[in-house]
Amino acid sequence: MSINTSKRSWAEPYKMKMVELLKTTTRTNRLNAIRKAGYNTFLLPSEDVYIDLLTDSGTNAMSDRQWSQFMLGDEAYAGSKSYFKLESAIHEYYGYKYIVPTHQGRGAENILSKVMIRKGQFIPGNMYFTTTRVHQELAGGKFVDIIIDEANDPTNLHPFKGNVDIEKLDNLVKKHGADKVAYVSLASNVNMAGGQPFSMENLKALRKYTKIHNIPIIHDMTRVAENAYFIQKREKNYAKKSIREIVKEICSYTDGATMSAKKDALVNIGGFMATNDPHVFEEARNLVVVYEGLHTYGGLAGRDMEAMAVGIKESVDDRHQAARIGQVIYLGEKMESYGVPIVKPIGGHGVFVDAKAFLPHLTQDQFPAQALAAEIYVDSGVRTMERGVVSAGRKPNGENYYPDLELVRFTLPRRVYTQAHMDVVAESVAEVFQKRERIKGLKMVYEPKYLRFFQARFEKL
Ligand code: PM9
Repeated sequence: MSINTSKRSWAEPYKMKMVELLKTTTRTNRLNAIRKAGYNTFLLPSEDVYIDLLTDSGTNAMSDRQWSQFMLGDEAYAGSKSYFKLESAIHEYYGYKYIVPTHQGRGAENILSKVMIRKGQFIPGNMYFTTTRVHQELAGGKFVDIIIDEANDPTNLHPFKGNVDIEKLDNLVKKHGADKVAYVSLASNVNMAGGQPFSMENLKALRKYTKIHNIPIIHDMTRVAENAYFIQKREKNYAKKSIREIVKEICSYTDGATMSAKKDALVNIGGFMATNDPHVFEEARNLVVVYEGLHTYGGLAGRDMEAMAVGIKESVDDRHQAARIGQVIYLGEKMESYGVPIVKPIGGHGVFVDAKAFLPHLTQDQFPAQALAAEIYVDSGVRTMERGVVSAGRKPNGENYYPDLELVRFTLPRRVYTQAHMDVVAESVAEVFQKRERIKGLKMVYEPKYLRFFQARFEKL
């Protein structure tokens, strides 16, 4: 057999130096465990999990360079050297002027929302994110979804389903006035849409519009390098630019950011808020000492800031992103080969199975994605999570949000699992797919007030 040179394989740009042993369990163990967890994968002890695809948040494998910097962490309460290293990495790779470290993304969202939202203001954004929206609402704001319609259709192949529909934004501005808009909340590689990017063209158009109306853009840059990868691969004139250059360009069209460094930036804990506005910075610096810690550590150890500074650099490496997203695409294509309905195009941080198409016999009130995540766990010990009606939660008036997308997310931690693990995962989903008619819905028997998906409990119908 001769080799097809145009289709040579890719491989991870790293090798393993330390491994963590995995535990396997029996089906009976797993049935008991999921029942005990109230059919909520967040309530499973990780000891009972075989392959953990719950989240890509804080679950990354750090590199030897990151671990070595850990030892250099300066644990001074004030003015830590590690803070200055983090600040200079953010300046160099993202370009924002002022930064406030926080313990993780939602710490940054809390402070930013408190500083930038006045009661009664609107926050238009390219699809909600759970923690982001809850902080916007707690600050007295109202989130308005202005993502393009294509994002709500799992089968639509639009290459930039994270794009903002500027007409939707303009309608909001015309109806209420620009003064009633706190800022545009723009997420890169939109999580709830299935890890879908926006294009640079769309961002430039948004920048132009918001400049005219004097509305800031606040960038949820949690997965900015993954978004940059898709721009490089799909957008005209970007094929020859590096991810590093594209990331910096994205940030340059925005006025500030919140970041959960637990994703893109390859650490297990950490985040920050950034801004180019000295007044916003002044207020945020005041508030961080109330909620997080001094402005030179924001709830982090010096060693965490050291690891983050290195992680930021590693995240914009082209080979790293090609392998990271290549693995997600490998898993998605494998699932598709078994006929499993997934969100297309395959996203950046995970494969999102369309639970409505998988379980058409269940209504959304029977929590199909929640039920499917539990079923997959029972089949193989693979832990995934619901991203549908449970995650969407309730409006401030108590009504349920009913999102169009009812998904089970198979989220890939960075640099953690192998291609063989992906095969096991895809085969488990294929097996559950074959028996899909037998899967029953759930009823919610305990519902916490905030971010219910983390702690809600269910029983089988
Ligand atoms: N994302 C995720 O698994 C962890 C919490 S929800 C299961 O996807 C975005 C786009 C995120 C995000 C967290 C946060 C909050 C903000 N924006 O978790 O507080 O995906 O660091 O970040 C999770 P923290």
